[in-house]
Amino acid sequence: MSLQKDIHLYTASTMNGWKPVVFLEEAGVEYDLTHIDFSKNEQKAPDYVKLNPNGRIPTIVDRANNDFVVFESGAILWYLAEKYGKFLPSDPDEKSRTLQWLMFQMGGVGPMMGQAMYFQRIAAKNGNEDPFAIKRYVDESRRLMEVLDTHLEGKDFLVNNEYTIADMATYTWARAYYWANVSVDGLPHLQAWFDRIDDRPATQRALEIPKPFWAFFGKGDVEAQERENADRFKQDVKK
Ligand SMILES: N[C@@H](CCC(=O)N[C@@H](CS)C(=O)NCC(=O)O)C(=O)O
Repeated sequence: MSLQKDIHLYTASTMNGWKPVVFLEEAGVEYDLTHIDFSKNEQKAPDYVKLNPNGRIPTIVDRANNDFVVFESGAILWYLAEKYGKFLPSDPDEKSRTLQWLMFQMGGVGPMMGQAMYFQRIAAKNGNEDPFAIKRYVDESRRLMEVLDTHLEGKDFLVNNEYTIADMATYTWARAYYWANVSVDGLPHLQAWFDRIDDRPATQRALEIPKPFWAFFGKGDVEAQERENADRFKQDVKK
């Protein structure tokens, strides 16, 4: 009997990296984990790029399905939801609504907040400050937070009052509003949704896997973690 688990997850402690961890912890699925170390550029190593042609995390390999590889965090959540029959409604309309909010995160919340974070926490910290880009991405991120807040009024979760992969994907990004310097003031429905997901034991476990990075949430030694993070991507920032 093999000791290997079905799912082998390659990830790191980032907003995209936590998405499959949140799913697997919530679903109670055991998995093997490889921590991809950005400081060693392991996400660009030839063997890893064979799995993830984008050279980024996360990636999963499903050993129970002929080593089927899935990259792109939204596709990974979708695959896991179908495989384990969890966190994706079976009703076609509710399923479509879930995928709509998942795409909203993949195409909007993630890229906008990611760039807001990049220009402030990496580019600016490595001597390349671009106020126009920062304003553009912070304003657009705030607008998206307002869309979420309006949608969440009177609801516990994004779709059908049921915790789904759309919540998992959106939470890991939106909850890191501190790191993007995006205000969530005056957005009570969004904040209540954060509290609801913060309180889930699986969320708390997931945010420490592979290791915690509390600075994303404004906790701990933010300055030291910010420096560590900025240094990892120093070579990418051209003056
Ligand atoms: N669209 C991809 C984005 C993946 C992505 O950007 N991952 C980041 C961490 S959140 C990464 O691997 N960064 C390392 C690098 O840029 O070299 C997904 O959702 O999986």
